[in-house]
Amino acid sequence: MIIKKFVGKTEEEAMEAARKELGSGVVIMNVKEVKPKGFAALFRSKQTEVTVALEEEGDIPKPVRKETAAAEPVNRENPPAAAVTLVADNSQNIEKRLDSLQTLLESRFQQDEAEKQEQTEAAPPVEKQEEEPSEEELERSKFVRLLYNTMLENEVDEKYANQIIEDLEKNKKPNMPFDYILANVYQKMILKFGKADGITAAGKGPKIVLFMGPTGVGKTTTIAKLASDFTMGEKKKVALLTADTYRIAAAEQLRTYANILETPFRVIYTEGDAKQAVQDFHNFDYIFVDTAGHSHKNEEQMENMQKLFDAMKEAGEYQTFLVLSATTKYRDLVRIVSSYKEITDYQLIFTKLDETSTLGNLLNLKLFADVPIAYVTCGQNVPDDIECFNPQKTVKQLLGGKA
Ligand SMILES: Nc1nc2c(ncn2[C@@H]2O[C@H](COP(=O)(O)OP(=O)(O)OP(=O)(O)O)[C@@H](O)[C@H]2O)c(=O)[nH]1
Ligand SMILES: [Mg+2]
Repeated sequence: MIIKKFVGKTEEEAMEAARKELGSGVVIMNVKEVKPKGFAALFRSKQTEVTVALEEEGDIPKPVRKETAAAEPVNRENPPAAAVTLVADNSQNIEKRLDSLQTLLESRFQQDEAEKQEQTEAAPPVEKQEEEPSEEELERSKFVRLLYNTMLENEVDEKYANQIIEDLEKNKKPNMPFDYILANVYQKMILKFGKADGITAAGKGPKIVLFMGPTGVGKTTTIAKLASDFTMGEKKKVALLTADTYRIAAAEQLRTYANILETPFRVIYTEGDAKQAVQDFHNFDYIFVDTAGHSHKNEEQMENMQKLFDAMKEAGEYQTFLVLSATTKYRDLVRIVSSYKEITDYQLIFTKLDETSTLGNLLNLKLFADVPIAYVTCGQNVPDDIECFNPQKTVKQLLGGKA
């Protein structure tokens, strides 16, 4: 794994430099504002420093020794006494450690460099005798188990938590400080989340943005939040369409938002209406399309949605977002994402983060469906309660940091 810092006037500028040097696969680990010091402070304004990581092919070395107890799955209901004591001792410490991750990442980077240097200079390794783990090594295993338990408490699926710990075991070196262990897990998790494009501009004509998902998850509210951001914030021309003709109130809900934002609004009943609307709004930047929420088990409604989407895809450049509530049970989410995958490709939007304290499902669903999370919403307020998905923040929470 390569970890490196880049500085720019804005986060985007720093990221551009990072992508130029390391390629498009880089993932942000941390962002911070830096003020120029000393004399330079008089002439230069604040800058943004971005720490990025890039997973390299064949990056993970073979395990150098037998797996420790830390890799064993932990029984959540009945954790061993040692783990319980350590949870009591260390969960506040994890929070502190997470707060200073930037320093951790930097020192880990320096240590990696020093080790690479040592390895090139060192003599070939000598076969070692199997030794009893030291007291410190046992403490380390307990710390890893604490991280594992914290992930499970946050409802990360056991399968994925095990994968993350196994990855760590492969990278773990003897005498690795706790902070490096934490930084390593943090990086792995961020890389697992990857990055989403979100809504992007079309090359030509309007970008058609389709929103779908189960009933009541917050599709219409999310569209209103995004439409507000694009019209008021980015000064783009957005038209709002709804294909939700099942409930009169549903169309009215979006019409109200359209009136407030002073954007055109139209109800579409047929595929012909949909194509016509795209033609009529050809000089707009975006056309957001709301759909009726329904159960993924309702085959007829799923078929109708498929027809509508096919018509839209023929009409122009499009993107699709599946809106899910973070409060839905994991098993149901798995079924929902699977059935929508049959209709089309999509990015995810998670709503109602304010209604749950466990965010494990975000990681579970990202890994299960292998689709990026673009936005999250955390309240009913339009337009404020929406943000681009921030993996750094979520991973910190999943590892026991403050919300
Ligand atoms: N707490 C919370 N409530 C939300 C959030 N997003 C939406 N809601 C609420 O969820 C309820 C349903 O929102 P809608 O936007 O109508 O959901 P929908 O998916 O369009 O519903 P249908 O069209 O009936 O399928 C409303 O009361 C919203 O205010 C959120 O992030 N947090
Ligand atoms: Mg709706």
